[in-house]
Amino acid sequence: MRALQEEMDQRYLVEIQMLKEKIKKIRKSVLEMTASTLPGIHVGASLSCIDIIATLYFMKMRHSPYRPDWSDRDRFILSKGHAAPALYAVLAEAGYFPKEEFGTLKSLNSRLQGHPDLRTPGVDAPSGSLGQGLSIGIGMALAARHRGSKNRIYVLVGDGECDEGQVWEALMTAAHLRLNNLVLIIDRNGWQLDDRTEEVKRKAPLKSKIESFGWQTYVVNGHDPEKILDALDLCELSDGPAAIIANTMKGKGVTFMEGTNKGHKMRFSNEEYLEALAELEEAS
Ligand SMILES: Cc1ncc(C[n+]2csc(CCOP(=O)(O)OP(=O)(O)O)c2C)c(N)n1
Repeated sequence: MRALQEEMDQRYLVEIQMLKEKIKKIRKSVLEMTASTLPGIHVGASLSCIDIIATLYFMKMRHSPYRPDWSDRDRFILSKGHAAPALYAVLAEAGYFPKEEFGTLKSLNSRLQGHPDLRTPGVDAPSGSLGQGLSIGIGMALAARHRGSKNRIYVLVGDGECDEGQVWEALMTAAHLRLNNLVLIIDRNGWQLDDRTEEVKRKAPLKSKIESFGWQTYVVNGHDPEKILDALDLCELSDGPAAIIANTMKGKGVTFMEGTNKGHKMRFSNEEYLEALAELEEAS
């Protein structure tokens, strides 16, 4: 019995290590994807949520790039759709489409539009107009319940996005319906388009606000895959909807962007691009 436990622990450590290696590659993919894109993309917002999306796809969700339309797959909704490059980089790493398509980002007729679109293999919901993802997730969670499917629905929302009233309506609805197959993750990077989130409209105390709506709520370091995974595991034990507030850094991995809003919508200069790439390469 102990030998089996030790083997499982060992396997877990190996899987976490492999995930961390993948995350480094995915950070570079996002940077490379953005290099040629006019008039710039949301690099900072993408870099802040990579660890979360990668942990979901590589360690938690039941899904298959060979059967993207498998009806019992878990679903992921990137409600902060402007971070689409992060999702595309993860999906490509998982095998949903070739990385060669990165160069077509935001081009006419490309499968990789500036915001998630159902034409992209692996994308479960279109998004971009902030505030809608959690409501879509409620629909999917209800559908799963009606079908008797065990699939789970994960929705990633920005902290600035929480300005949208629809987020709070959805929080109330999901708790009322006791949707224990629905998980909300908030990318708490502290910035939104105009300024720091707490300057634009105070969100704190976010955890107790969400809890007061009837959600089991956890706070984690959103750049630590093990902590993210622990919280995701705990969410499965909840008898109602569960939320994770993931504390993150906008622009994570690139020092001149980290913790600032510089990367909100960015077109790199040549020097900036090379500096960022060198830093990510050094880290990998
Ligand atoms: C309904 C709506 N209003 C405005 C925008 C424009 N917009 C794009 S990104 C953004 C800021 C979002 O901030 P946050 O959710 O904190 O995401 P972050 O970029 O910080 O990760 C805004 C206002 C939008 N996409 N949708």
